[in-house]
Amino acid sequence: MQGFLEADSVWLDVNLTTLDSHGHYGVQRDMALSVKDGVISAIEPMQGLGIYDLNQVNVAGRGGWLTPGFIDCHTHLVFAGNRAREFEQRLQGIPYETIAKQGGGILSTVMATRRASEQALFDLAVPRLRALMADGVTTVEIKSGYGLSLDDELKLLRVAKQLEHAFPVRIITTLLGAHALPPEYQGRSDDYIDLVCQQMIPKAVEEGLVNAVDMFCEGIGFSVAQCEKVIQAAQRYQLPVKGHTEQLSDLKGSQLVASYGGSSVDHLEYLDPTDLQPLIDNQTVAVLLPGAFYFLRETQKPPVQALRDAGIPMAVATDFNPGTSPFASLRWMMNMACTLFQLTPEEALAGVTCHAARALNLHETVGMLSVGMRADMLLWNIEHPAELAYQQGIQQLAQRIYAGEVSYV
Ligand code: DI6
Ligand code: FE
Repeated sequence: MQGFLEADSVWLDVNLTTLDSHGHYGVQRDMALSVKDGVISAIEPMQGLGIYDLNQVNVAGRGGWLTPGFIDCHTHLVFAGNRAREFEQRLQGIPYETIAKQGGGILSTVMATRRASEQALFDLAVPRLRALMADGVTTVEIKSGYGLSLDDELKLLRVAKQLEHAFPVRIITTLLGAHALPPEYQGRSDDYIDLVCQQMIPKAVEEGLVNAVDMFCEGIGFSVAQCEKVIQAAQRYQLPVKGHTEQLSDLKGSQLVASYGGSSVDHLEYLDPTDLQPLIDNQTVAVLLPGAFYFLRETQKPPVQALRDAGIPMAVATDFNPGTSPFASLRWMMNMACTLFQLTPEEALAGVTCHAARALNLHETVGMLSVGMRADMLLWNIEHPAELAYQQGIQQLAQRIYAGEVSYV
């Protein structure tokens, strides 16, 4: 109890949605929570505080609902250009894969991104990041993947790291060198994979720019055998791996990534529900990206019921990118995860907190409210946490709290 009097700040008369490792809301009403040195130092019922003189404490907030800060565990936030023209083409019936094979798609963003300076890329990323933060995001994963040369991939990772210095947000960087084959490697995809393994990964590690390694295992991306080489290279540097797998077809990339202990497999529309054992065995998180499903007008849904039955944690993320998910709102993704994939609002909230934390190997630090966890928190004007996946476009976030500091409203 003394913890309250020694705290840097306290929140009083709050209802907590603590989340737990099973993804339950964990509602605790009429509570008080204190923060010391950026970490949650005590959580107590209000009743028990009656004997203390609360004039002595710094009350940062009173009333409302506290949840963990939101974690967007899959974005491609740093790029130049836009693909509005491609959107028009797709609406006229030209498939995403056809546009990609003709040199459009990802490669058109690569061309614009290669031309852009670090400063220009930073400036373009700022409003995207601000939009996520306004929605309650306190941790963002950012992938490279629009550079596809050593220098350009490092440039993107550097910009991602700079964003963390400029804003009250935690950034996790992921090298996605194996996103698409750049034109100068046409017909030499194995040579390009060698570049990823022998130069991009070591150099990104050397410069302290990378937290994880990702790959696009797909007909228009890279084969299972090529992805396996990338995984092995990442593991030589103790980097966690994840994969864009089974987004457009069933190549069994999820099994590959999970069997190497991958922290997440992402997209999964074409994942065969009988292929889940490696995910279960390795506690690999299934990251659902309903924005890309919606924007590609995909009809094949990820096997949500099978994932649920198997007890595989499901995260939800924006996949923010110019081609398949130009949506910088994680709350919209929570809503879409419910309406398009039949997640419950409770699963959607767990998907952007505790399970998203696990997808980034941060589950011991963020994603839940408990003593010892970092005080990344959101204070909401709501009557129940189910509202977070329900109502959209209304400002309900009263405080965004990053490491115990109210940072953005
Ligand atoms: N799958 C996606 O949905 C994004 N990358 C990937 O591997 C799309 C990237 C883009 O179209 O620019
Ligand atoms: Fe993606």
